[in-house]
Amino acid sequence: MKAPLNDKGVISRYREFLPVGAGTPVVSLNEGSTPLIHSPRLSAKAGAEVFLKFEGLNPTGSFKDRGMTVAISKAVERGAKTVICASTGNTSAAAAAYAARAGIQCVVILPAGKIAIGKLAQAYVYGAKVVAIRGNFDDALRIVREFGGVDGVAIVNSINPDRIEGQKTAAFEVIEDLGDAPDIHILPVGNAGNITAYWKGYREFHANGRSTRLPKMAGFQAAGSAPIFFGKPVEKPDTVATAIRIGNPASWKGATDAAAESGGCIDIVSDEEILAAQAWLASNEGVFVEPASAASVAGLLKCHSAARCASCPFSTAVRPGAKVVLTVTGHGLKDTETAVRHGNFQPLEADATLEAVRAAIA
Ligand code: AN7
Repeated sequence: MKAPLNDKGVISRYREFLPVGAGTPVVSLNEGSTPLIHSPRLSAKAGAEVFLKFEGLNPTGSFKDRGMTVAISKAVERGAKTVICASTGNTSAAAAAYAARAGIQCVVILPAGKIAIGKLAQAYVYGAKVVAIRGNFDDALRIVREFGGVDGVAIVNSINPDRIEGQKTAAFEVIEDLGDAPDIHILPVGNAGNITAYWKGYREFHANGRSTRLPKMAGFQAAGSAPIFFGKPVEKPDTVATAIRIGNPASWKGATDAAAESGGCIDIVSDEEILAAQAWLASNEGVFVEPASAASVAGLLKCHSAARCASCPFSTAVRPGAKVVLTVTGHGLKDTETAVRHGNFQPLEADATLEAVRAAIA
């Protein structure tokens, strides 16, 4: 039977790979099916065929929607009346939207003053209860874990395995679009759920005969919030990329396993590299992503430069014709404040005449 018109989300497309049954109510906003955009200028710079998996084109503007459709559907199936999450902004936006769709309550716990304004607006507008704590994301997640035993409340952070299951569908889509897995997959790392999810997705499709190979997985943390790279939790994480301002990631082992098993790496990029990559991508490829997402691009450029580490798995893998996929995780419109502030943008001013405008742009 043809799927109903309003049912093209990741659950209906990948049902057999997800923990859903006939009795699971599907809460969806038609997430997924995001474009894999070939990037000619980035390809020329990197000496490989580079593609952007633009996850900012999901319903709430980030990849979090893929995991949230599964997590909220399962929560409703189990009778939850409230969902709760800690967030650096995008998880809370997605949780609030899918909870609204399901008709249940959503509580989000956020680090005060460290959430991009677009994301905060989303939580409010979708109708969540917003609690801003005097602490960071790691404090917020600790509080959320303590809600684990409370009746009728479901946790929808990525410590909930349903989230990882939904997010792995992005790897399925990449394989379908390319006809096989890429040579390298690069993505930003914060709480480390997404790199864990992609690696799971790539392995499942490979085991299922839908791809002939597995990619090397490379995750990039912001230098000021890089617990995995440095091998110990960061007490006071800091970075302009607030989405990945996380000092003690929940899926730490998932990230190190993905890097080790695939022959990839976990590395860092500086805030300067992140902001430069964000601006470069927008003005050279027409793709505006949020700062955290630009860590993928900054990472690729670093791997291709002399700055790469001695054991870089890319020194052999990045070659002409190699396929490299970068997940750009969230839309640039989420955080226009950072882009405008760091770009130091000023309009050219002019009187309201043709001559004055022509003089201004000359
Ligand atoms: C745009 O919303 O953790 O390594 O609470 O929003 O799976 O955590 C967001 C993370 C990358 C990192 N890019 O992914 C949250 C949150 C963007 C993000 C990440 C996030 P993970």
